[in-house]
Amino acid sequence: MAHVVILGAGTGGMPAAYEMKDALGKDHEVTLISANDYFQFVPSNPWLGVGWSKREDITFPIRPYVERKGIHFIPQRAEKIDAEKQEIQLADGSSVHYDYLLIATGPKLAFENVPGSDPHEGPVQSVCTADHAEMAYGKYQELLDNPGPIVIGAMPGASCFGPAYEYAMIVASDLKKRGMRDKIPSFSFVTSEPYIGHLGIQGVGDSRGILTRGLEEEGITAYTNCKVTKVENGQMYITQVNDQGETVKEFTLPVKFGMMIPAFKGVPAVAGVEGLCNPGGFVLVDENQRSKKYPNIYAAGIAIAIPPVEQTPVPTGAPKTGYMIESMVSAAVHNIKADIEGRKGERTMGTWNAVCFADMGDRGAAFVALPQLKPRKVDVFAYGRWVHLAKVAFEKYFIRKMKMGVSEPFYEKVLFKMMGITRLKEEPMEQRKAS
Ligand code: FAD
Ligand code: DCQ
Repeated sequence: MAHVVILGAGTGGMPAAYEMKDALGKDHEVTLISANDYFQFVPSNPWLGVGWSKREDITFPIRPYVERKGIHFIPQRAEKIDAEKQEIQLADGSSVHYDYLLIATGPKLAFENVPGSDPHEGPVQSVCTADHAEMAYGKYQELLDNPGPIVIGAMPGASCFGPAYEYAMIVASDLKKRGMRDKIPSFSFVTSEPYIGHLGIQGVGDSRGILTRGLEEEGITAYTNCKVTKVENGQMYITQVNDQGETVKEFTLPVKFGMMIPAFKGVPAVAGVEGLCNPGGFVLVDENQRSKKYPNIYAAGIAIAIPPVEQTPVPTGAPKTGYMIESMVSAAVHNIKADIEGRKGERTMGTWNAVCFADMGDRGAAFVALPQLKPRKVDVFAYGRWVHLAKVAFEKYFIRKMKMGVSEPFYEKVLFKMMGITRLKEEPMEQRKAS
């Protein structure tokens, strides 16, 4: 009997546990270990940050749902992974042995890169976790009582830009609803991207035009190619560069309320494993999601290293979005099952398609970038009220799926296939190489 451990119960880890158990059945054991005892639907955290969602709408306790499917659950933070001994040491001092490990620990938020940017220290908040988003909502309510300048955007080294645009548009829309937009003396969008709508992937469809106009319509001033260097005494310190990366301007913006997406790193327990990760702490995997160094360690989601799509004047990274993450998970599960069952030649690859819904207040933007790297087969960025409604529906659908214990129901597969989007590359690797 093999013991498969999934580390991290987020957007990647939770479906991974269900898929793994479904694939292996009763013959093998699956254990899910996660720092929190609850699941959060991360894409809805920006909504929590303006009070449009409540915590209980987008979070639920993990244990009862996964145990019903025969998955063991340990709500503990992993402190250390001993890859040689195949053992994980947990925060409570206990340890767990694994035969196969699937790492899905998501990001460590690197607030330390920019002094004063930690949400506990100053006006700049985060919506990356439910805890942070709730705190941001608290600060937002203080702003409503005592209005002042707003800055929203993304820090140097960020790789996840969608939520920065979402939050800027949501906050603008909320202020309008409250009749308070004119009380805000300045509203800025400060980003490390070389242009608005780059999104870490050289744009998709007309993301540049649509998002530029979107910010303009809300009276939000955009600053691109920006490196925020510190936040101090209600001021954000910014160095702006040109396309060659040379400094063109150093300036400050006043900030009473801010939200900046930080750069991501790998979490310490994973980053600390000898030879497992790149310098950012992201797991180096092959195209089958398997660690290049440890053949029984796999990784999926934000935890893995992917190269940037292009070098930008201020460093940015390529995003890892929901569908891409689910495709990595499906591939990892296939390959771990093949390993356990001794089918060594059989290897499956995820498609890593970038498909995403972003909410912009009463409207939303959806994009499909297949593949992530240009030139693309599909390159669409759509904008409208339907996307807002679709994202609301998707949140309910995903949470329901995570409670029911299924990762990719049949009708979902069919629907995506109709749009030309699949999770797995159709031929196994051996055939691919031969063809
Ligand atoms: P996570 O979902 O973050 O899960 C990681 C899990 O690992 C967590 O449960 C964490 O507690 C646990 N963990 C971490 N360290 C340890 C440890 N040492 N021991 C045990 N457990 C640990 N993508 C989209 O496609 N569409 C969107 O609309 C979208 N919106 C986003 C909005 C925000 C605010 C953010 C931050 C990202 C968004 N993304 C979106 C990108 C991406 O889909 C999410 O970040 C997604 O949650 C990443 O999944 P993951 O499984 O890699 O990590
Ligand atoms: O898992 C997903 C996820 O959660 C992490 C999202 O965040 C809301 C997503 O947006 C997935 C799979 C998605 C993608 C949802 C499907 C989008 C289909 C868009 C079709 C657009 C045509 C222009």
